[in-house]
Amino acid sequence: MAIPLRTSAQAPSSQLQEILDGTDRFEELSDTDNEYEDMGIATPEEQANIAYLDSMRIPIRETYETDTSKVEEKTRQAILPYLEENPNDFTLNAYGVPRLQRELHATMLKKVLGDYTHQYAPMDASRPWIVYWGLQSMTALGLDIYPHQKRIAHTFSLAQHPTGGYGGGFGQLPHLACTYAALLSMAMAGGTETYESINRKTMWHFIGRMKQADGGFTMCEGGEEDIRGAFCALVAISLLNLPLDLPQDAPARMSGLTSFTDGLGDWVSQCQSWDGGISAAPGNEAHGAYAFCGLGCLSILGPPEETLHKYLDVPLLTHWLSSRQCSPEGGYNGRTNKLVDGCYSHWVGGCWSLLEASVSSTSPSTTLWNRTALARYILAAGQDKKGGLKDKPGKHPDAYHTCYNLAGLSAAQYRYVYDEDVNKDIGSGNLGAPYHWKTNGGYAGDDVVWDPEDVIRTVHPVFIIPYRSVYECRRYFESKERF
Ligand code: FPP
Ligand code: K
Ligand code: ZN
Repeated sequence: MAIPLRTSAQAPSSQLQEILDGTDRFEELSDTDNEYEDMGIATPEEQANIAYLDSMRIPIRETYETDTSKVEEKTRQAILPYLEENPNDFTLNAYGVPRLQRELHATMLKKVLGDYTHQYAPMDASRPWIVYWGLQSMTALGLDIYPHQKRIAHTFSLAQHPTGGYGGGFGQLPHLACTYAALLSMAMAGGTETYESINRKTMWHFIGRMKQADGGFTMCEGGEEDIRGAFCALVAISLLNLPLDLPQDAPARMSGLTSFTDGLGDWVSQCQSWDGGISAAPGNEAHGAYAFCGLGCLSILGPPEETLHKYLDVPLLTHWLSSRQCSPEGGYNGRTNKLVDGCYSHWVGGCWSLLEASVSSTSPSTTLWNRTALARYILAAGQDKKGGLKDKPGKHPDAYHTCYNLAGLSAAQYRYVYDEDVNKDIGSGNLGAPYHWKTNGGYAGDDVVWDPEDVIRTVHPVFIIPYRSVYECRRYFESKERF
């Protein structure tokens, strides 16, 4: 087989570009050449990387230049060295791909959960998110979050609003995004004291005020109605095992609605766009973050094999999701004609776990997406030299991108399956579908590029916290009376 001649293992190569441009000229080498370094020939690991990039060759390249095509090209040029070489000097695994840099990320996460300077004041309303991203990243890496348990319960007891739900901190108005991040953080922390700090009755009233006559939910009182609201509301109702009937004071009752789920599936259905993706609200542009919210919402509403097909055009959605995976980068973008970004490893990559569960014909040995390409992007281009994960090379790492790159890595590495036989003791009541997920081993295609040491922890594919946190939380609140 012809192998591209390399001048040195470290020198940037223009050959890759030739491969991608379709102008590659391979030098013929005899099969007996095996002194890789001395001969200036790619090592077996490098050959594997080149073969991979060759397989990600862009089939059709538009020659007409636009601002979009220029910034795409610039991005590609910035990312390619990270896929082809090792500019960060990370230790490499057996496949020539950077190892998961566990210690570096652990050090970065300590800072995420530490104190903040005044420069972070604009993030004040996002405090529950920072806590969630930090804790979830830690559990993904197998780090112990127990030492933070008491502090988590205390932080959120202050952020809980007297009229129900959570704001960013003490005195802030309640918001469904803050509520979502706060509840997931508290579920991870676990413990009776944490659970008991949650006022389920005022929460029920708060979410009742968010329910709209058309079936959807607003994010806060007088705020925007979008698919994040639909997802966050269902996460809260389901995890806390709240009654499904709307409180008497819920404004949507005046329009004849009686349940949180009234009109919801149809509202999500309207968010599917003409091109198959899912948008924030009916008529908007599809985006990966909203695709996950839509699929997450439907996967709480019922078993994905029922709800996804009932409310979505699944083949069209599959086409749209597939189109989000970028070549040759391997990572995902969030919408058509936009750039690859590590956070979409989860927002789009995580959709596959829910979608594959809805397609019963998917045999255990097949997968709908290129898991390996995503893992390569995360490990090679998503990890920062100083710890933490990021959008792409040239960007700074942060808690958000660390959390969602790691969640995406988990989606790539495991087969998540929906199985009614899981947890027969819970989830038979309201919105109980998401309590029947399990992991059917790791992805074991012959194209894997991770060593066992690079494998991240499993994550519940709907809630994006550990399984145990999800199941213990629901089990606790199933033992409660109505309130
Ligand atoms: C576009 O940003 C991003 C959005 C329109 C959606 C962002 C929403 C989320 C990330 C998550 C919401 C989920 C919950 C559960 C609240 P951009 O234009 O900067 O990025 P792009 O160019 O990649 O589209
Ligand atoms: K982005
Ligand atoms: Zn991002």
